[in-house]
Amino acid sequence: MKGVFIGLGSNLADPIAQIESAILALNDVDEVTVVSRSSLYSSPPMGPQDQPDYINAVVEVDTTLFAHKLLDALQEIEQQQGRVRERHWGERTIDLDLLVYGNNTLDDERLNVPHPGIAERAFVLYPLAEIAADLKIPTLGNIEQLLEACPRDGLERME
Ligand code: ROI
Repeated sequence: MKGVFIGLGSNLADPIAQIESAILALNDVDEVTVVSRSSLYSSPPMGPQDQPDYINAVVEVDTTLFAHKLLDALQEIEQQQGRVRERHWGERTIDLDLLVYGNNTLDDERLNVPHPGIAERAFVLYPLAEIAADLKIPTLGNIEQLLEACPRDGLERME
């Protein structure tokens, strides 16, 4: 199944290398193929301001894994890359979020998909739109309309 999108973010321990290595690790998971990736973006932190800027990206994967198995794989990659999370909405080595799982909606104690933060987060929305300009997100609507309503908030696409 295509149309599965994962957001990546890092602001510790060489964030660009963290993102690149997480994308490689994701593509190495059985039954997961990265079919598309956005550019890298830099963005000021959402949350406490006394932390470094983030590097963000979004990838699309083709996968036969059910959403919860995919989440297990994402969490395993976070652990392998030594994820530390020091405070709520604080700095982190790597964050992998399941943003969209095709046309499915999921809501349980582990997963809320589509990710409820998508519409308010420029650092998710703009990279997502770069690789899926025509995406229609279940419950949230057309990405084009979401973009119009979401200021860039200092987000910059990197060369
Ligand atoms: N802020 C930015 N800019 N990018 C992120 O990936 C990010 N991730 C988070 C919080 C702490 C909400 N802030 C962020 O989890």
